[in-house]
Amino acid sequence: MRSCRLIAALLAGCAALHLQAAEQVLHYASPAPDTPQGWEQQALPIGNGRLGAMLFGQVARDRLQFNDITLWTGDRRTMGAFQPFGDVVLTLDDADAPVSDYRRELDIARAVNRLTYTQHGVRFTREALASHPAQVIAWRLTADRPGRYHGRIALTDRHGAALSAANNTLTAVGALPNGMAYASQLRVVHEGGTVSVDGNTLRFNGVNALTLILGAGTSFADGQPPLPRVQRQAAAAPRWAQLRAAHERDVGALLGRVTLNLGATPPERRALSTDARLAAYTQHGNDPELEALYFHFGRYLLVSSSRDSLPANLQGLWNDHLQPPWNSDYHSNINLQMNYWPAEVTNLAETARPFHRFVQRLIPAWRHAVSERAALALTNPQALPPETPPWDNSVQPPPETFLTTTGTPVRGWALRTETNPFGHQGYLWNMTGNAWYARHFWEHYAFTQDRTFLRDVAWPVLREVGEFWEDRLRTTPDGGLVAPNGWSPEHGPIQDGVAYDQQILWDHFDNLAQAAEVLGEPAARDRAAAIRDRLAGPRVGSWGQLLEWMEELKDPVLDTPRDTHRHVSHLYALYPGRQISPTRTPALAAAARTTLAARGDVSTGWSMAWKIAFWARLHDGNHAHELLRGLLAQPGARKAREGAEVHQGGTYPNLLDTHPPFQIDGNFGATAAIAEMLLQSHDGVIALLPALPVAWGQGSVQGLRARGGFVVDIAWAQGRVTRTSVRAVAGAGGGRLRVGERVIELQLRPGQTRTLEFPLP
Ligand code: FUC
Repeated sequence: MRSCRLIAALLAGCAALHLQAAEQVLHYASPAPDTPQGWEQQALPIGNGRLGAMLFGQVARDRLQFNDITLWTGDRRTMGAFQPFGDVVLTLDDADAPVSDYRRELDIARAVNRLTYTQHGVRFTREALASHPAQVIAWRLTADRPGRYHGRIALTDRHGAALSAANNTLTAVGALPNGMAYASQLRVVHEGGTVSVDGNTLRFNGVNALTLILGAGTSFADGQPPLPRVQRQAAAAPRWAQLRAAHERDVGALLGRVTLNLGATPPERRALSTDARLAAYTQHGNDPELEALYFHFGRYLLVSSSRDSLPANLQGLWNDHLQPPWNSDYHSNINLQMNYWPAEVTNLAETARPFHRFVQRLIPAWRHAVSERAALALTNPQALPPETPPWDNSVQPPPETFLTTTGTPVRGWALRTETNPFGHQGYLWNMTGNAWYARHFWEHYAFTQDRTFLRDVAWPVLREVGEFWEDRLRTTPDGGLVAPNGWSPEHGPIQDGVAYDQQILWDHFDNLAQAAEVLGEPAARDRAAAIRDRLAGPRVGSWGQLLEWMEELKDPVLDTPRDTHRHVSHLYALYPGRQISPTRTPALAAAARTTLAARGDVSTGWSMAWKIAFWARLHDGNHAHELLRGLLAQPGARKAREGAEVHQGGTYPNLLDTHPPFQIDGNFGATAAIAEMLLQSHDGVIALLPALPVAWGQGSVQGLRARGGFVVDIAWAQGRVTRTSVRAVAGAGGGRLRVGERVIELQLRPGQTRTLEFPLP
């Protein structure tokens, strides 16, 4: 620091470093209230992909509320819900006195939560992290004077576990009604002073520093009682300094792959705490560093909730409700998929693997659901339960039989809208959910070029979904193919040839054909391509819109410019699909634009995130940015059109997205969409800055991934690319760039980097 003050040349460097650090820290001048609303809107999340915690930063009585992503009620027959686990409750003696210099923060580059305050003239610090290498949550309390910690620590449980205290540990061991065993153990390491057992709590007196190591787990993965494993993890965690260093290396290796600079924020704005800054942004916009922080926060949340256990659910892995909204489950009609939109493009491909493994593990249950129903349709069709969509009980689709037109059972598996991790499924078949899930397997290959993954993992999934649809598709009189009895989530009639289904299937058979080509299966490739080309395609309606159902509906709202429904399912072909593009299919892209303009900008959190991506794919950076402003605003700040859906999402002070309520898909969707504004690679070229808004005139991004196995850096000024570096890190190399109207062949060999300065000579 001293050299910074002394040497003018270094001053600029230190300022730049400071600026970068400031971009990646959320900070607040007061604690999060310990209420359900405080949890949802102000507490700060940490997580290691399996264990997660929310921190409030209360001074005298604080609580670290924790989760294990596998702690679920329900089973194969009942839905259940993702459960809260318990709390570490810290009570400090004589700590109600006024505090000064209070600050709580979340450093999302290092994945460390920190609280600092001064009380009785002592500077106190608490740090919390969720370590992936050590598989524990650690909470460290220090002070700048010795012997200042006096108080009590308790471990709580939400499901009737047996609690015990011995030596320096607190233990909870229990089981849920579904038989899932779970255990948590808190080990307290103290420096100076004393720690003693007091009932089911630990008392500490005159301590200099405390390190609380929390292990927790369930029998979900291996069926074994978790206590021995949890004890081992709590006992084996290294000392704080090593634990923290290993943690920072671990998260840094993932989070540090991408840097983003969208321009500078006025300094007076940058100095504000994150909640005040969000309020200012809601009113005035003009805070590119906050937008970049929000992008990094999305990557932080993904790394924190998706490593090697279950995939991120509707709330990632953070939940404090026994009955969370929508069970905090795995929704298949967009939500789980949206969670994984940022995984590949923002260079976190390994975070997508829990999603793949979830699908692979549950396919047998989902296959069984189909064959069981087909068997019932053959033996006792009257017993097939009719299903009424929850949004309209006048819609009465015929009971699903899973039989082909010749009366034989279809092959493969299918999904309903709600799923739990045991194989149970909730309401309504979401028939093309299988193909949308399969797309995530293809995308992993497309970005990583990992042929072993394609052959051994992706191909069997893609192929079986293809078989399901080969058996299920119906031929129209003109020889086209349509998906029967489909829906457009979560609205309107159930019909054949719904645009959502047709577009997802076009995407599926196109991916299947490409996969077959890579794997040297020409017959499978030709078969998939032939089906793709016979699918009834997108159509334009009477007011220039993209049709949501096969024929334009005669309805006062549906299929009219008055429809503001949050699902824009018939634009799947624009994003995440690629059937519609302004360069290849300009007339359909224009219809998509008409539809999107009519749907309006204000909606639920995740819907606004999707719309950012749509506008990015339409190459309208300013409209995409306008949507980002709406999403990154305080909820309800934007006025919806008369008659619009009542839900109005946005962002809470802790930067979590709200539907409302809190639902994490909007964070992930928006992170992916920001990347999509800067780089697109779905069209056979790597397009640089395809949707740059005027607000981001100058900036740079490093480390984004493009399909074909490339890592891309871009710098720009006055809205134009000034420099780019493209590395062929995997796959066959090659590479074509699009910069504005210009297409440049890179001819990269595998492993090679090409750097271009613009304007080109
Ligand atoms: C879908 C959406 C809802 C909500 C739920 C979790 O059904 O239509 O808005 O996001 O998922």
